[in-house]
Amino acid sequence: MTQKNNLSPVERIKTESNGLRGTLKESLLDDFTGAIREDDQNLIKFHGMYQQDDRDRREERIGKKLEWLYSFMIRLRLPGGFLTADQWIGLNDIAGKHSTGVIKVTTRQTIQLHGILKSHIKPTIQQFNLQHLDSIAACGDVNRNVTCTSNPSESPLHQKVYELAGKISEMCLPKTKAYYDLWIDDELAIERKAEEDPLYQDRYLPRKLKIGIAVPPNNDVDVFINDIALIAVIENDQLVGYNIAAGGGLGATHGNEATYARLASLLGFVDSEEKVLKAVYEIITVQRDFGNRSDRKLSRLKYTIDKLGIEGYRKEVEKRTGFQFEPAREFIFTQRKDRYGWVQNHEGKWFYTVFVEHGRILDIEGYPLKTGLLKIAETGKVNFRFTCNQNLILSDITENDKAEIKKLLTEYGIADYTENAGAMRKNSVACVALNTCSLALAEAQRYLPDLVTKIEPILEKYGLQNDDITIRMTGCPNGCGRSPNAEIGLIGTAYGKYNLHIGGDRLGMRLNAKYKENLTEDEILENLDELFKIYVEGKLPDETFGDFTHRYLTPEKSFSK
Ligand code: SRM
Ligand code: SF4
Repeated sequence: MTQKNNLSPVERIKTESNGLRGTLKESLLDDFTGAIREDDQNLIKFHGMYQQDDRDRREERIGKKLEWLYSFMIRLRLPGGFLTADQWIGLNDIAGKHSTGVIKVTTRQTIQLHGILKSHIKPTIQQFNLQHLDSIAACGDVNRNVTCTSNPSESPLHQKVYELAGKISEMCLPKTKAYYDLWIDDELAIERKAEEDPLYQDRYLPRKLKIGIAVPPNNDVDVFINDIALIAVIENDQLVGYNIAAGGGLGATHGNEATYARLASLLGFVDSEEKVLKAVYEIITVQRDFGNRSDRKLSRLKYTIDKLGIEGYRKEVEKRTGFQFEPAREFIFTQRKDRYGWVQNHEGKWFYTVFVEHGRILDIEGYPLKTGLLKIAETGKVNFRFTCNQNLILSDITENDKAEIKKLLTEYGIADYTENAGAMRKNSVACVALNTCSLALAEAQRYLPDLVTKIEPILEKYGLQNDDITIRMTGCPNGCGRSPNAEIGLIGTAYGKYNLHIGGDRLGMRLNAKYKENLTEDEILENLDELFKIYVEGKLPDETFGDFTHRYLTPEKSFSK
C-alpha cells in the first residue's frame, strides 16, 4: 500500500512488540523512575492501562528537581457493564489499596482506577484476576469495551443483547497471551511465543475501535457515536435481528479542519446473531486493511468510510461476509437518559438507578456514597451495572429484598441525592480531564458540577428547572464526555475557556454545532441566559432546547422569535 513507507511510529512499535510484550518486563523492574519506556507507554494501553502524571503537581515537582509524579490508570473490560456484589467488594478493596480510592464509572460503562504506582500494577491486576476481572484491550488499537443498553428493565430481550455484547468482546480479543505472561506470571504463557492472530495480525488496527448496542426505545449508549453501532430490532416482542451502522466517532483537533465528529451511517439489517458476528468481524477487517496508518489523527473508521464511501465500504464488507445487508428496519428512540430511581422488569425484579455525578464514586463530607454502596454490596442481594451516562444501577433485586436495599439507600443519603438533584445536573456528563488526562486543555469533571450550580438559577428564572436539557463538558475536543452529541456542549480550548456548542438533539441522533468560541465562565452564563430566554419565548409546543437551537442556527429552518 502507498502508506508503507510513511507509517506512523506506533505502527513499528506494534509490529515489533512480540505480541504486545515489548520491553514491559524491563520497564517494570526499573526502580529509578516511576515511568515506563516510551515504546512501552504505547503497548501498555493494549493491556488496559495508561501512564499518566499528576498535572496539579507538575510545577512543584519541577521546582524540587524531581521527575513528574507518574502513575497509571487501569480501565476494566466489562462488556455490557456488569459486576456481581462480590466483585464490587473486591473492586472497593483494590481501589483503596492501590489507587486514589475513587472508583470512576466511565462513559463506556466500565470502571477506571487512577493513581496506581508502577510497583502496584501487578498486585492490582492479580487481585482483579482473582475476581475474574481483566483489563485486556480496554485501550489500544483494538476493539474497546463493548457497550450495551444498561437497564434490563428496558426489555425482556435485554439479556440476549447483553450476551451478544460479551460474545463480540470475546471474538475481538487479541489472541496474544502477553497479559497473563506479564501481569499474572502465568507459567504456561511464558513458554508461548507471539500467537497467530487472524483478526489483528501483527499490526493490530490503525486506531481504537468502539462497538455499542442499543435496545430501542432507549439510546442510553449513544449508539451512533461508535465505530460500529448495532440497534436491536424487536418486532412483535421478538428480537428479529440488528440494524448495523458504522463510522461514528467524536474526536477532533482544534484547528485541524480535516478532523471532525461524525455519527455512524446505516449499512443495513441482518437477521441472525451469526450474521451480526460475521458482519462486525469483517467491518473490522476492512478498517484493518484500508484504514490510514500514516496519520493517527485520520485513522479512525469514520475516515475510512468517508474515503471509500458508505456504498464502497458496504460492498467490501459484503464481499468478505458472503451475504448482503437487507435494507435497515424501522426503529424509534424515545429517550437517552437513565431511568433514575426504582423500576421493575418483566420478571418482577427491581432496579435502582443511582445518580453518580460524572461517575465519581467516593465518600465526601455529608455524602458517604462509596461506603453506602459497599454496605449494599455486602448484603449480597444486588448486582452492579453501569451506564454510559456514568451512573450505576443496583440490579436484580427481589421483591423480598427491596425494603432492605431501600433502607440502606436512605441511610447513606443515596436516595435523597438521586431524587433531589436538578434535571440539568442529572442530564450532565463530563470527562475526566484534569488532573490526570494528559490531553486536557481545561477542567471538566472537577468543574461542571459548580457550573451547573450557577446555571440552575438561570433555568429557574425561565421556568426550565425541570427540563431535561443535556449538557456535556470535555476538557478538549476528543469528546470523551460526548460533548459534540449534546444539546449544550462545552469543549475546552484553554484553562478556563470553552467553545459553546448548541443544537444537538436530545436522543443522540444529531450532533451540535459551534456557536461561540473561547468563552469564560461569565460569558457562558450570559450566553445561556440569552439562549434560554429566546427559547422560552420562541419555542414550538414540545420543542426541546436542542431542536429549537438547531432551528435557530439554521436560517432555512424558518426561525421566528
Ligand atoms: Fe476518551 C483519549 C478518558 C470515552 C474519545 N480518553 C482518552 C484518554 C485515555 C487520554 C489519553 O489518551 O491520554 C483519557 C484518559 C483520562 C483519564 O485520566 O482517565 C480518556 N475516554 C475517557 C473516559 C474515561 C472519559 C470519562 O470520563 O468517562 C472514557 C472511557 C471510556 C471507556 O471506558 O472505554 C472515554 N473517549 C471516550 C469517548 C466516548 C465514548 O466512547 O462513548 C470518546 C468519543 C467517541 C470516540 O471514540 O470518538 C473518546 N478519548 C477519545 C479520543 C479521541 C479519539 C479520536 O478519534 O480522535 C482520545 C484521544 C486519542 O485517542 O488520541 C481519547
Ligand atoms: Fe482528556 Fe480530552 Fe478525553 Fe477529556 S475529552 S478525558 S480532556 S482526552
